This record gives sequence, C-alpha cells and structure tokens, in this order.
Amino acid sequence: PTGTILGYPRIGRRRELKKAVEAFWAGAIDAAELERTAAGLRAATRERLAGLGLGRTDSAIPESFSFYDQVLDAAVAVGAVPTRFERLLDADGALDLAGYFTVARGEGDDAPLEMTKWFDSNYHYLVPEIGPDTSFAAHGERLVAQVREARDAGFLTRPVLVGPVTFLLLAKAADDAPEGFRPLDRLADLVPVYATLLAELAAAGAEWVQLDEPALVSESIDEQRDRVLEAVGIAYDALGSAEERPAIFVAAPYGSLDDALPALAAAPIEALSLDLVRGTVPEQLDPATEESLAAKTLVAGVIDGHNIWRGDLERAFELAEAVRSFSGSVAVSTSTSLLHVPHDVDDETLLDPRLVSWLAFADQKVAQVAVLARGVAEGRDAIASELDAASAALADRAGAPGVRVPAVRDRLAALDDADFSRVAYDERVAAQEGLDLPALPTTTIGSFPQTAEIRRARARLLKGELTDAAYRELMREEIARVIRLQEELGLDVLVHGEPERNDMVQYFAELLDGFAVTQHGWVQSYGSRCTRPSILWGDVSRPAPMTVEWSAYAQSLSDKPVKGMLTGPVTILAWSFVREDQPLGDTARQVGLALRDEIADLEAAGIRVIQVDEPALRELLPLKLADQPAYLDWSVGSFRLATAGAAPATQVHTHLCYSEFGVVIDAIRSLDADVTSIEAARSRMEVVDDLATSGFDHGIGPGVYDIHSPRVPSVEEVQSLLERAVAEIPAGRLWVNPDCGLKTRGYDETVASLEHIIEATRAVRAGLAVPA
Ligand code: THG
Ligand code: ZN
Repeated sequence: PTGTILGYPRIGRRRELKKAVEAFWAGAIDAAELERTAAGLRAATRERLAGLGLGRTDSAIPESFSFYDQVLDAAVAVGAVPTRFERLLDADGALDLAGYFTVARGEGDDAPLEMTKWFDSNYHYLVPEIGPDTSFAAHGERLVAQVREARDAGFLTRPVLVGPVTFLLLAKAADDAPEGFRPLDRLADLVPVYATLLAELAAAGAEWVQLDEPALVSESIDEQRDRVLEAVGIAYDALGSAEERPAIFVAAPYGSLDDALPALAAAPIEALSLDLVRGTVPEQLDPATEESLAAKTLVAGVIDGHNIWRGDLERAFELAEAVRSFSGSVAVSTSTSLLHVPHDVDDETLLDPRLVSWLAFADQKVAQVAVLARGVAEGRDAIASELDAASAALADRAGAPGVRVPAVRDRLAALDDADFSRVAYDERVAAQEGLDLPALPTTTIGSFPQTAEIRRARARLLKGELTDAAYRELMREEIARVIRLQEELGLDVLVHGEPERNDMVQYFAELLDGFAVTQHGWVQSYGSRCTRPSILWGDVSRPAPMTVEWSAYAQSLSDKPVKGMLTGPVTILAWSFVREDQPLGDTARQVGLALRDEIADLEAAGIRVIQVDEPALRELLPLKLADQPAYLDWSVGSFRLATAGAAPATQVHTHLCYSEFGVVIDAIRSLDADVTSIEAARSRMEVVDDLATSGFDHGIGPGVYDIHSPRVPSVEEVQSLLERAVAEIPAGRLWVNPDCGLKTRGYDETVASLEHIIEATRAVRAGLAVPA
C-alpha cells in the first residue's frame, strides 16, 4: 500500500462502542446486539477510510478494532488468560464476550488485569500476566472473523496484533512466578503460537498482517537491551520463515528504533515502519542494514498520530521523500495509531473556524496521508495545491491573534531564578505553625463523590434548563454539605469537594485564555472510559480568578483550613492537545504563571493551604533516557514557578497518583512542596521504605485508603498501615489521607472509610503521646 495508517479510533464518532459496551455490562443489551453494534462500527470505519483515500483491496486499511484493549486482545489471541480466570474458558479454551470483559474488569475476589500507561500516550492498556507455566494456544477466531467480515463487504484489510516481543515486554511476571523469572523467558513458547495465528490469517485471505512492536523504541522498559534485540531476531526469524503467512509489517511507533533497526532490518519481514515525528530519518547505517532495508517496504510515519494539528505537510512530504533513498518501496503513514485523536474535526461546529483550519483529527489525518501517498507516487506537482494550503494555514496560525501575546511573553522573559524558589523549608515550617495542626494531620485529596444530582445539574446548565445563578446555588449547597460532613468526621484540613468541576483539566482550560474545548473530541483513555482533551492553541493567561469564589465560600463555613485546589502545569499539558510550535517548557511556564496569580488571589481571600496536583508528572516522562533530564527540568520548573510566589506561611501541597517513585524521586523532591500525597495503600506502604532511604524530608501523605476499589478498609487495617509509616517517617512530617480523589466513589463507602481513617489516626496519635 502507498498510503496507510497504523490504527483508527474504535470508540465511535459518538462513542457508540462505549455506550454499547456499558449497556452490555448493565444487562440492557445482549452479546449478539453488542456484536452487531461493533460490526456496524467496523463496517463504517472501512467505508470511511476508503472514502478518505485508503485502498479498499490493497491491505491499506488496518483492522484495529478492540472491544476494550489491544493488549488484552493479544493475550486472548495467544490464550494467555491468568489461572484465576480459566473457569471462564469454554471446552475449546475460548473466551466469550462476557468472559473477556471479566478479565478486563475483575469479578468478586478475582482482581482484573492491572492497567498501566501505553508509552507516552494517555491511553492505558491491561498488563498480561505471564509465568513459567502460562499455557499458550492460538485463538485467532476474532481476527479471522474480521478479515472475512471485511472480505464479504468487498475489502481486503490488514489485521493488527501486538507483536510477540512487545507483548512479553509489556507483560508482568505472574504472582506465583519464581524470583528472577521474566515474561521474555517464554519467547520460544510464544512464537509458534504467533506463527499459527499468521497461518490462520493467511488461510482467511489476509495478504498482510501488522505486528505492533512499540516496546522496541522505549528505553524505559525494565529489560536488558541486548536481550530485547536478541528476542527480535529470534521472533522475526521464526515468523518470517513460517511457511504459510501473510506478508509481515512490523510497526514501531512512539520513537526511533535506534539499535533495533538493524535487528529488524536483518529479519525476513516485508515491511517496517519508521516514526519520523518522534524519531528522525536514520543516519549512518551499516552496509548490511542498508542492503536489507532496500529490499523492504518502508512505511514512513510522517503524519503525527499524537496530536490534532494540521501541521507542516510540506515537511512531512520531504520526510517521506527522504525515506525513498533507503528503499524503492515507500508507503506514507501516520507515526502512531490514530487512537490518540478524536474522529473528525468537522463535527466541531462550535469551534472558531479559523482554529478549525489549523486542526486535523483522525479523518483529516487520513486524508493527509492519502495526499502524501499521491505525492510520493506522482511527484510534488500532483499535490502542490494541498501542500500550499497546509503551509498557508500554518502561516495564518503563526500570526493569528492570541497565538503570541506580547504581555505573556514579556512576563516570561522577565523571570529570574528567584521566581522559582521559596524560602528554605525549615523557615516555612515555622511560618506555618499558625495552622495549628495536630500530629498526623488528616485530609483528603480534593474531590468528593460526584453524585448523580451534581452531574444532572451540570447537564441541565449546559442544556439551558438551569440558570447560571441557580447552578451556582446548587454547587454552594453541595459545598456546604461537604464541609459539614468533614467537620463531623473530624478531618483537620478540609476541601470544598470540587462539585463544580467536570474534569480537573477541562475546568481550568475553560477558564484560561489560549485554550479551546471540543464538543465531540473524545479519546479513549481505557476500556470504555474516554476523556475530551482541551486544545491549548495560544499563549496562556488568566482573564479572571478561577477557583477563588468556591474556595473562599468553603473557607467561610469553617474555622479549620480549607485547601485551595489547583491542577499543576504539567498535568494541564499532559491531558490536553498542546501547541507544538514552541518548546513545551515555554508553554508550561505560561500555565505556571497563570496558576501563580491564582495562588496569590487565593491567599488574598484567606486560603492558607493550597494543593497543586501533578498526577501526570511521571506520565509525561520521555521514553528515551537522553530526553529525560531536560523534561524533568522544565516540568519541575513550571511547578515551582506556579508555587514559589506563595508566602512562607502558605502551606503548598501536591498530589501524585502513583507509588513507583524510582526515576522521579529526585524530581519530586525538587518540586519542594511542603506536603506531597501519594498512592500507597495497595502496595501496603512499601513506598515508605523508598522514601525513607531516598532522604525525602518534607511532609508526606502515603495513602491509607485505596479509592480505586469500593472496599472499605477496617480501622485495624488503616492503623497497621499508619504504624508502618510512623516507624519510618517522623510523626511531624506524616499526613493521613486516602490514595486519591473520592470523585468516583459513592458516599456510603466514602463516609465509612473516612470514619475508619480518623479512628485509626486517633489510636496511633494516642500511642505517640506516650512519653518515651
Ligand atoms: N482527566 C483527564 N485526563 C486523564 C484523567 C483525568 N487522563 C488520565 C486519567 N485521568 C485517565 N482516567 C480516566 C478516568 C475516568 C474517566 C476517564 C479517564 C471517565 N470518563 C468519563 C467516561 O468515559 O464515561 C467521561 C467523563 C466526562 O463526562 O467528562 O470516567 O482525570 N483529562
Ligand atoms: Zn490521585
């Protein structure tokens, strides 16, 4: 194929798949109806992709559908279902739809597969569990059925499957695996199963198969590189030598292949992708690699699959042309699957048309691929008008009002080192004594349950059924309820509960200049869950205070400190589509300044504790080690810029949504927040040891309640977690809080859990009071 994409959004233009899947879970539709909806979506996708210019019968259209997650699909296709779910398999070892979802979501005491972030995207995949005894067996039924379904509709499509090396690199060792076991140890057992799948696909008429191997570009995977490269050779020598198979296309999105390029080039596969958005055109290849590449189809990933910008099409064309020096057979593609972008910018009828002219969602990117493919085939003249139009849009964007705002730029240019630092921590601790907190102060992370009434009120406001004043009054009543509840519970530092926020990023994006929000721009986050990332297109500034009214109202209801709640600059960037015409650090500092002003206004309104959440700090960490120091520098810097204007007496908190500190522990220390809350309940406070050994010496709140589960922890359980923490962390620096916000929990379990937390804290405090 001369124009292709690595994958297409599967959630549906109006989230049809999400709605159908959730209806199936709720018992409102049966499996047959869910299958019909899915088949309808796949059919519509094929037609649309063909309509946008991909070939109907040349394997250009990928079959990248999934009911939940592509890594789970691969696990199911190779029969690697954890033993706790084996009861769900039928006599042939196959899993029906209900069973598939049970593996994804868990059932009773059977925990679901763990979920974690997919490379440097905002997508989350399910982590396969592989042990020495995990049995593998080919279950290509769904893949084969999709090839047939496409053929019946007049298409020859390209099945997509996570490749064997990435599958094992992303898997974790099963709980009962012996010390030192690694999933990659099972490669020789897994590859024959992939060979069987390929044979089944060939028999069904597939001429090409796409095996995704993004793990090869990541340097952050916990496995020795030479073992990874050796695995590439073993796997693809074997698959390439299989008798009956489709042509093999190995896709390696999310970065450059570096030393994996020679390894893949040497393998008997037919096509290979190069991510030319994150990576670069290869240089200085050895002669053997050059010779092998010349005999393959090179799939030039020149259209950015991570973001929604129309971008520099001329440059993309040049890159595709540059790849022709390596091989006579070049196809144009997106750099990654289009899973990470919404379907169609034409659906955004409320966006400023000028902004729309700078954007490309999935469908527009497919059309760009088709244009470039034509250019590669027929020469630049054939596509000159499209290239010129894209360049004109880029020029228009560069000069448009709001993109470069002198006042914002002058302020950034005037910053000096002092703007990034507060006085020493000890001085701050002294200044904050006025908060009059007990030992082991208790607090929550920020949000309280978003009840159906709150959601309904917001929906009615959007529909115009509720006036702004009436909506605000409802939110004030909710805040008053949440404050009263916390006083009754006996928490020490209160929150207002954030009923007024739809999403912790979108809320700020709607109030800051430089952002736009979409109506239908949903992107799959995991399973049926989606987010609607905002578009950060211009220089960011704050036209008016964003949270002060709510926080000040909440503080007026209590003598205890009420925390001001803000989302940090890194997280605002990580969960938005961000302009790519300037360094991310510049954009982050603009957001940092807007937050700095908000903090000043919160202080002026009498708020004495302010939390700036950075749950995405680790998420945005680059995959390549060489890029990580610069990232940590700007990300930490933007947080410090946001918070360093706070008076010494103002207690600055931050919250991070994970417990594996590892690579970022130094960065977290550099944030210099007075108090940091983190996840710890699920790992039974293991993180506390890491903290103690790393020399972290500010306030710390390791979570004692796992809010990801509806389980209510007992008093004894919380007490034992706290006792473990007090043994390692001086009581003067230890905070008591849940793992994360309570937004997704119900009130019953929230109240019960907080009661237990308070009771356990009182017991531990009483123990501390005993003189030594
Ligand atoms: N906000 C934003 N991005 C995020 C998160 C967030 N990315 C990472 C992480 N959190 C992803 N987690 C979730 C959790 C829940 C949902 C989505 C991503 C979710 N979404 C609703 C759904 O799909 O039904 C829609 C929410 C809405 O109506 O706005 O529940 O917290 N920006
Ligand atoms: Zn969290």
